[in-house]
Amino acid sequence: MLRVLGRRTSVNVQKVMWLAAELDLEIERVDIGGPFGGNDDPDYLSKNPNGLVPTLEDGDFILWESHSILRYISEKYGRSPWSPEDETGRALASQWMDWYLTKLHPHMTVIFWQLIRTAPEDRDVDAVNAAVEQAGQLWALLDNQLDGSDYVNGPAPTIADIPVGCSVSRWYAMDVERPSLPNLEAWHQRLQERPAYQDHVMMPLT
Ligand SMILES: N[C@@H](CCC(=O)N[C@@H](CS)C(=O)NCC(=O)O)C(=O)O
Repeated sequence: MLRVLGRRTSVNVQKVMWLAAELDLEIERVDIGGPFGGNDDPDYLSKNPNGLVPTLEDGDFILWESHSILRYISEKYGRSPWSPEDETGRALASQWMDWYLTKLHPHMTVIFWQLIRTAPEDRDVDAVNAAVEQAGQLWALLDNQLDGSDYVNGPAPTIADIPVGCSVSRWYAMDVERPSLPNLEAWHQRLQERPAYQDHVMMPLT
């Protein structure tokens, strides 16, 4: 059975659990990181030297980095539509996953840490405003991609939807000034109707 080491409130753990649920995979999750700790223990560090979550165990095979885990699960256990069938579909999925990580995630991290993990009196308001502005422009780029398309890469969801799909839940849950982006909002609404997304992504931010 697959085992995921990592607390359910971690956005990176959520990516893996959401995909596993969409694929009906049997998977065990162990609470590690955040208030549970354990990620600095030698045993954990021998599996993931970064001391971060998630870590995937598939028998003796160990893998970290949430997007690598998504690609691995989708290649080994995935099926259409979540796992794109041809190389162009897989390449486009990778493109949006890497785009999220390199472009949007840094701004979303600033907003999340400042608004959710920092006391109001200690917040860097300028940093929040700058990150919200940048994130808004990048969400607009995705809104454009979603014009006429139900999901990121076409009419059905693929792993391309997972990282941005986890992040968009936070974008709409945080108290920020967002541009009106109808395609993004409709896609977010579509995701919220999926039981796997409800179970593994939609939860209070801590
Ligand atoms: N690039 C890594 C980032 C992993 C990461 O930053 N995980 C955070 C949680 S989202 C973490 O482990 N924080 C420490 C903790 O939870 O104790 C990935 O995508 O898996």
